Amino acid sequence: MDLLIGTSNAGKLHEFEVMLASLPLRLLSLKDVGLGDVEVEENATTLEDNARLKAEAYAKASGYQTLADDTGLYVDALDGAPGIYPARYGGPGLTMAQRRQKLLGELVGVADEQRMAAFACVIALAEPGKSDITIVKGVCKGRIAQAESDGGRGFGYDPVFIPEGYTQSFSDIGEDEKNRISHRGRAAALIVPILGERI
Ligand code: ITT
Repeated sequence: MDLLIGTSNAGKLHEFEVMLASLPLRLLSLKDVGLGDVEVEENATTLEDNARLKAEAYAKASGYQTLADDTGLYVDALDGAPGIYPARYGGPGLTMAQRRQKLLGELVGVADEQRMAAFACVIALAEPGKSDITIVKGVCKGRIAQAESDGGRGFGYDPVFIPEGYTQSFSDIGEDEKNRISHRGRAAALIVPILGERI
């Protein structure tokens, strides 16, 4: 069975390739189906609706069953910011490194116990021409580090997010461990059996 991974984020695409490797699927990227330059406008107010928007739009444009995710990052001390749009945090035109620095800058002087945060990932699975969309969600609690780690692995906010029960960031604990406990890993664990039944 073919499955399009509807994301323009290379880090997410790689994680899905690893997480879905146990299934006999042919995974396609947006580039593979000629949609590499197509960004779906995310204008909804929930992760669920944004994930649905992406999965539906890419399924319609490609004709393939499509999986998409929307990810939020919520920091307690910042009243839940960055929230459902972490890719826009700090304003337009910033690099991810600048967005991470902005986040650390907002938390200067905040003690470890007050730096609680959580990642949430909603995965939507859409079939072209069908209106019912499968939605699953995974959450990973943790805290924002005092400084960026230089583990060099992962992507996005990984160098500044320390999952609960760990002393190192997602960048440092390594890909396999991240996938086992992360928001996306938990959501993927729910979608794998659903996909398995469709094969
Ligand atoms: P697509 O919409 O094309 O999938 P995106 O990067 O815009 O790609 P989101 O809208 O879900 O994805 O934005 C999520 C933001 O959070 C973005 O800046 C990511 O880099 C970051 N992010 C998502 N998952 C993450 C993870 O597992 N670890 C660290 N940062 C992550």
